[in-house]
Amino acid sequence: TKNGDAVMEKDLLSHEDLAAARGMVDDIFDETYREKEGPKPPLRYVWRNIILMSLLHLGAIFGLTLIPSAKIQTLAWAVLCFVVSALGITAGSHRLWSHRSYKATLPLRIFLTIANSVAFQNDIYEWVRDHRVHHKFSETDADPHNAMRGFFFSHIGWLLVRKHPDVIEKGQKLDLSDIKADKVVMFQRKYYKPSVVLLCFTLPTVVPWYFWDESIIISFFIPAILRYTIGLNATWLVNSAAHMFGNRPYDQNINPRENPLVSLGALGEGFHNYHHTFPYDYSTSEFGWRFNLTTAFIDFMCLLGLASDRKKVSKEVILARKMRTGDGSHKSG
Ligand code: ST9
Ligand code: ZN
Ligand code: ZN
Repeated sequence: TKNGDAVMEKDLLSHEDLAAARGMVDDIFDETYREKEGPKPPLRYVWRNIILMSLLHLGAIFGLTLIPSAKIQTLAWAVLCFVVSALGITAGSHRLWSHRSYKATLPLRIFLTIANSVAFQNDIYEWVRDHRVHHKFSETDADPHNAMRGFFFSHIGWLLVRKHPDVIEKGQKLDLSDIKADKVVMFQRKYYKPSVVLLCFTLPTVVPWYFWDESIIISFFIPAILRYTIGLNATWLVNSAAHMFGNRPYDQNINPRENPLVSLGALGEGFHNYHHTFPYDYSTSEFGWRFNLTTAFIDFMCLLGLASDRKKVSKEVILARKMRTGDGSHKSG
């Protein structure tokens, strides 16, 4: 088939077929898992992370106060860095590598890996491992950012304490062979720290300072520190807000919700009730480009021949699912 036609053809496939068509099923919710009985293990704080995250957020607030004195090119550059880094997460570690919801050629994988290091959210391998356990064992002890533990924990708290042992136990049983086989991903893992120093902090700082004589302070605190902090919080809102606030038109038995505001900041990743119901859909929503720059980006990559094989759930399957398990909110929307 031609690139663009893959979407239509997949309409005839069932849920299971679509899931399996990706060659991996470890992001599908496992209903058989039960949390262990008895008291929960005590919290073990990781003070290094608590201190670094506090400093980062203080730096971001300082960056905010510098906005009125920044050159317009610097602000535009910060937005560009934000969008590129966000695509490295949404189109990269999320929709491509975690869920295999489309295929990407080598040049696109290289671009997404570079963009992913700009975002500095752990290397792709680690991100995918944590994300697959998040879907498979959603809202249990084996979910790294278990939203049952509250807004703060699912937002940032989970990065400030040691993981629940069940995350590691269950995570070790995941099939990550597809990720291990991707040489670009494993190259990033090997050189992750230098790639972050260069791409998340140095490059965003040097460009405004070198090309349009921005002050080095503004160059560092806006396109690097503030932009990075906003990217983190936009991502974390998917784990916190989009697991708590919004409708559940596709499955009212799970916590993830439809949250358009989160989608706006996270380039399309806030349609989270849909996404947990149909994790293999490349668009993470039934509404195409609406609040969904990532889908527009993937479609554009297909047009250029750099991506293909987009997995899309048919309207019929979506409607049947809404009728069967939805909360009825789609009728009013
Ligand atoms: C960050 C990530 O922010 C954000 C991810 C968010 C996910 C979002 C999902 C929503 C989807 C939509 C995307 C929207 C995007 C929007 C973009 C808009 C801009 N399985 O981890 P360690 C084993 S990162 C199997 O140290 P501790 C493994 O052997 C921010 N095994 O555990 C491992 O060793 P290795 C920047 C696992 O000691 C070993 O355990 N980064 C698993 O409990 C030790 O692992 C940071 O701040 C597993 N799942 O420490 C760093 N996990 O890796 C934060 C572990 O060698 N992280 N193992 O194989 C840390 O410092 C630590 O992980 C810790 C836990 C302190 C949190
Ligand atoms: Zn996901
Ligand atoms: Zn989720």
